[in-house]
Amino acid sequence: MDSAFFIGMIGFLKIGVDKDKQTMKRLLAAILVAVFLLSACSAVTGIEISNTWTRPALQDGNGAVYFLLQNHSAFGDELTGVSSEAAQAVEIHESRMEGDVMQMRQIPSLAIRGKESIEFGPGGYHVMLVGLKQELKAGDEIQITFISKIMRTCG
Ligand SMILES: [Cu+2]
Repeated sequence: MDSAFFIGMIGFLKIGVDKDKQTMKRLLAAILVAVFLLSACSAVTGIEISNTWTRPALQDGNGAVYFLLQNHSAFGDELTGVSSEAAQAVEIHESRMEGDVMQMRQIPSLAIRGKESIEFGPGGYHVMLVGLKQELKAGDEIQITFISKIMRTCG
């Protein structure tokens, strides 16, 4: 099964209602971090994805997925890709202010230092779902595969 080669971590995202702002619905974390290559590879990434959420979105629209990425290992790694059946394309994005305007751009990868925690959130890094194949409603779940450099090279 070569497909396992590309599976680093899988997050199952579940939409719930934000407790703080009742007006905003979010995808709440119902996270399963699965490491599939333990038997084939002694290198464990130690990377955990938690607190995942996104907003409801329409089919053919775009969605941004937010989460906390934690590297529990002392070794550096790199997030090199993301994929999902839920969208035509899935990209790693970075938002930043350009003057008064918030701009976002795709980045090819994101380096992760040992023991580093990186918050993916509004106004910062996020995973972009481009061209949703399905509507995202409260209670829906989508699956996203995160690909890391260590996972890729030890397969
Ligand atoms: Cu974006």
